[in-house]
Amino acid sequence: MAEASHDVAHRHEPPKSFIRKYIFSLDHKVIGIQYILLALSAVIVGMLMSVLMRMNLSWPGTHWPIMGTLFPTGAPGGVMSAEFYLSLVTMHGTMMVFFVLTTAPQGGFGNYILPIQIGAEDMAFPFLNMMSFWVTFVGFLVLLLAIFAEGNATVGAWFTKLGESAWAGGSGTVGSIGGWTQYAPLSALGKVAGPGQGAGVTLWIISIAIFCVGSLLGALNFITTLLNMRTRGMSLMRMPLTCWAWFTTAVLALLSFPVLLGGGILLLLDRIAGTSFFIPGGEYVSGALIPNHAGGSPLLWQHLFWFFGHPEVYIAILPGMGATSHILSTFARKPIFGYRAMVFAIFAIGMLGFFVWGHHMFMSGMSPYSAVAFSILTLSIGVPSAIKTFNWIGTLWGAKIRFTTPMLFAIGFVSVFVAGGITGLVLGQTSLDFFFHDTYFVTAHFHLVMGVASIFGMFAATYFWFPKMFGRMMHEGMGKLHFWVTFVGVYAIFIPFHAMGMLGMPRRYSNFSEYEFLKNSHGLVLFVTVAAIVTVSIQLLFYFNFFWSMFKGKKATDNPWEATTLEWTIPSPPPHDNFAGVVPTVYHGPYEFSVPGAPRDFIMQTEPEGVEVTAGLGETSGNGGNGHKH
Ligand code: HEM
Ligand SMILES: [Cu+2]
Repeated sequence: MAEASHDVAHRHEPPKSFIRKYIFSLDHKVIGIQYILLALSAVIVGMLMSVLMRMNLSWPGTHWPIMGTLFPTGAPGGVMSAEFYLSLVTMHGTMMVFFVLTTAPQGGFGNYILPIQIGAEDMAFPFLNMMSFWVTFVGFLVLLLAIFAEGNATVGAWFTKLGESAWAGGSGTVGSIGGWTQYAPLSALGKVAGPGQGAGVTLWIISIAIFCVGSLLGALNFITTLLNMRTRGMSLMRMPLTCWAWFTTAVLALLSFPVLLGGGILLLLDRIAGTSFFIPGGEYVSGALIPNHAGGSPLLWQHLFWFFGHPEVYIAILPGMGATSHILSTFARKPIFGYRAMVFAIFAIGMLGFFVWGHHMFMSGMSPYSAVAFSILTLSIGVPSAIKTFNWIGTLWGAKIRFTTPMLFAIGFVSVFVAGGITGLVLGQTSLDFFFHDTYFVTAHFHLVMGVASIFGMFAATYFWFPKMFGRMMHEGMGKLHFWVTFVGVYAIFIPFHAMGMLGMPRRYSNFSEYEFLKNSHGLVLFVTVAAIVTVSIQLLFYFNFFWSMFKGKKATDNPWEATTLEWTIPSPPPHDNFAGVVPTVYHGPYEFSVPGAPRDFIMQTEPEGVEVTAGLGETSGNGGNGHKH
C-alpha cells in the first residue's frame, strides 16, 4: 500500500492539528460536512423567519411582548411593522435560496460524495475547495450583519459613521426589504428609498457577491474533478446519476453566477459611486426628485438577475434529482429506468434553463413576440421533466420496494416536484401569468417545486449517506415520523397557497385584513399558519436525530443499504484519502440490481467481470473485492 500511494497525484497527508483537521481542512469530506452544517444553521434562521411572517399574517396588529423586547424598532410595542415583515420575507428568501439550497446539495453532499463515487482521493483542487467554503461562510456572516445593521440602532450607527446615504442603517427592519430579487431602482438608490434600503441592501449585495465568488470556485473544482479524476473503468456512462447531477449543476453555476456577480457590482456602484446603470432619470421617491441620476434601466437589473435566477432554481433542484434517482433505484432493487434518457434529460433541463428567464418578466412590458418565445421555451422544459418523472415511476413499477426513510423522502421528492411543476405549466403561459403574477399562486409554485422538493432531496440524501459519513445509522422510527409529518405538513401549507392566489391574494403584503375581498379567507390563512408551526416544529426531531445518531446511533456497516457504488466499498466513515491508497477499478454500471443469474440482488461497481463472487455473499460488508488489499 505504501508504494501504491505515492504514484497518486493529489495526495496530501492527514493533518494532525485540530485546526487543520476540522477548521481549515483540505479534505473534501470535512469541507462537505462544513457546508452541511452551514446550511443547517442558515435554515434555522430562514424557518424562524417564516414562522414570524405567518404569525404576523394570521394575527395582524397583535402585541407580542417578546418581539418588542427583541426588535424594539421593528416591532415597537411588540407589533410587527409592515417594513419589518418585508425584511423578514427578504431575508427568509435569501437565506433559503442561497445559503440553504445552494450550499447543502452541491457544496455539502456533492463535495463529500462525488470524489468517492468516481474513485478519486479528493477534489482536484483541495485548497480551492477550502477557499470556496470559507468565502461562502464570509458571505453568510455579511448577510447576518445586514440583519443587525438595519435592525439595531447601535450597529446601524457604526455604518452611519462610514458616511451618509448608502451606508447608514438601523432602520428597524431585519435587513433589506427588497425581496430576494432586489429589484432596481429602489435597491439602487440607497437610504433615500426608505427603511430597509440603507446598509441592509449594501450588505445584502456584498454578501451575494461574495457568495457568487465562492460558488464559482466550487463549480470550477467540481467540473475539473469529474472530468479528470475518474478512476479506471469509470467511464462517463458508468457514473452514478448523482454525479451527472452535480456536474450539470456545476456547469449551470459556472455560467450563471458571473452574471449575478457582474450585476451585483453594478448595483453596488449605483449605490455608492454615483453611477446610473439601473436608475433612470426623473425618479420621484417619497415626494422628492432623485438628483444626479439619469439614463439607467431598471429592467436591465431584471434581465441580469433572472438570467442568473432561473438557472439558480435548477442549481437548487438538480442535485435533489440526482439523489432521488440514485436512492429510488437502490431501494427499488431495480436498475434505474432509462439511464441514458435520465442523463440526457438532466442536461437538457439545465441547458434549456438558460433560455427561459423572460417568464419572470411577462409583466414588465416585454414585446408579446418575445413573451411567446419565452413561453414556448418554458413549456418545453416540461418534456425532459416528464421524462425524468416517468422514469422514476418506471423504476418503482413492479418493484419490491424497501421503504426506508431515505426512500420515503425520495418518493416524496417525486410527489412535490410533480405537484409544484404542474403549476409551472400554468404560469409559463403569458395569458395566465398576467393573472397570477405576484400572487400566492406563484409562491405556492416555487415553494413546492424548488423549496420543498430540494429540501426533500436533501433529507433523502442525509438519511441515505449519514451512515457513510458518520459510521452510524440514523434512527429509522424518528426518521419515518419526521417524514410523514413533514410530507403532510408541506401540502397543508402550500396547497392553500394556490387557493389564496386564485382569490387574488398578493405576495409580499404584510396584512390582508385590510382588504374587503380577502376578509373571508382568514380561516385559510390561519390554517396555513398552524400547519407551518407544526411542520417547523417536527424539524426539531430531525435535528435531534441527526446529532443524537452521530454519537448514539446503531453502528453502520460498510454497506448498510446493499448499494452498488464506490462509496459503499470503503469503511464508514472513510479514511482520510478515501481508498487507503488502493485505486479502485470499475467494471460495472452504477445500478446493477437484481441482475438475472447473479448470486445476490446487487453487483458492486468494483466486482470483477466474470469472477464468481462467493465470499461473504449474504452479508453486507460490501468489500467489493478491493480497497482492503493486504
Ligand atoms: C415551513 C416552510 C416555509 C414556510 C411556512 C414559508 C413561508 C413563506 C412566506 C409566508 C413567504 C412570504 C410570502 C409573501 O409575503 O410574499 C415566503 C417567501 C419565500 N420563501 Fe418561504 N416558506 C417556507 C420554506 C421555504 C423554503 C424551504 C424555501 C427555499 C427555497 C423558501 C423560499 C422562499 C422564497 C424565495 C420566498 C420569496 C421571498 C421574496 O418574495 O423575495 N421558503 N415563504
Ligand atoms: Cu424561472
